[in-house]
Amino acid sequence: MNSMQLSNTPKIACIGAGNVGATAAQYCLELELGNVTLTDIVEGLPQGKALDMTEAGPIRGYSVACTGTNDYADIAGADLVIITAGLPRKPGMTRLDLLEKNGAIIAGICDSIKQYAPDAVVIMVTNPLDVMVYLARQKLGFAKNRVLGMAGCLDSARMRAFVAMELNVSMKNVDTMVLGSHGDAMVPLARYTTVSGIPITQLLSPERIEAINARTRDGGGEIVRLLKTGSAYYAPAAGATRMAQAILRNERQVLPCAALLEGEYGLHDVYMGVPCILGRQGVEAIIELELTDAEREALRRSADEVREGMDGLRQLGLL
Ligand code: A3D
Repeated sequence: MNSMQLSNTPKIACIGAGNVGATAAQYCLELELGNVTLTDIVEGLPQGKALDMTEAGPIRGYSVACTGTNDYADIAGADLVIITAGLPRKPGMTRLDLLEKNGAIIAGICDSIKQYAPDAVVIMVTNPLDVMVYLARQKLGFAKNRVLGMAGCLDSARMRAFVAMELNVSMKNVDTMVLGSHGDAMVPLARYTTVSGIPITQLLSPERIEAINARTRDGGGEIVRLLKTGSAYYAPAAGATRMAQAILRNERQVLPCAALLEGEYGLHDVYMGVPCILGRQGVEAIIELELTDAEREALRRSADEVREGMDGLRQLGLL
């Protein structure tokens, strides 16, 4: 055991040591949320990044351990698993192609998590998010509270940033709620967006609010267009780390997360973004907001989008 790997410190396994996985590992280390194991199929990549992050510790002021591995046995006993392994959609690739590739990757990873970290809470980040987290739950067979997806934290953070930019106020004062699937059909809820308690409907015109909603929906695309190769990872990693913190420190934070719906919001057997209380058990409760007919309809359309992906997985024999 690494001398820094204290036995009472939680163990976090980041599966996928690419942009999102490595950045989430770094954020978790900086907060000293636990000892981190970075896992990837590329030889040397997780080991190199883990050593590099360990060497940043003395300067950044953390002393938890970070190790890299290509062997899933090394995630043994993890309290929390963050899955970021997989491919982004590339030009020429259909949605079904991506489902097939990432579906197979996630199914394989879940076999290993089941074997080596059967008590972990699992946060999915791989896209298409709501479909992959449903697949993971099926493969893992864990209680539904222990398998959840990261998207709402990211989409809400983007909306917070856009509202703050528009009003020229501190981002810290802005609270937002973005529900639904992580895609074109996501549902930013202006009525539940506030600046120090003031609803933005009192501060901004309907046109400006709609522009912010549209920019939030396109948040991932905007970054891809700027980067040209690759997609966002600082804010996605921050979202996953926020959830990890709420869980490992049993904070009972209310955060939007992809959770399994079994009747909440009138939806059944589908994963989608809803406000959750996050604590040591993972999703400790789902909060049902009062919605207008239009908001409820938008959420239903979001669920349809997710179900299309689930049908795709069934077609491929992965579900
Ligand atoms: P990238 O930097 O390519 O990293 C992915 C890593 O996964 C690579 O290092 C691969 O080697 C690794 N990998 C592939 N297969 C396996 C496997 N079987 N076991 C372990 N590692 C493996 O991508 P990224 O970090 O930018 O994005 C990762 C995923 O997150 C993609 O599916 C993105 O679409 C998704 N993502 C989701 C959000 C959400 O808000 C939901 C945001 C950003 C990225």
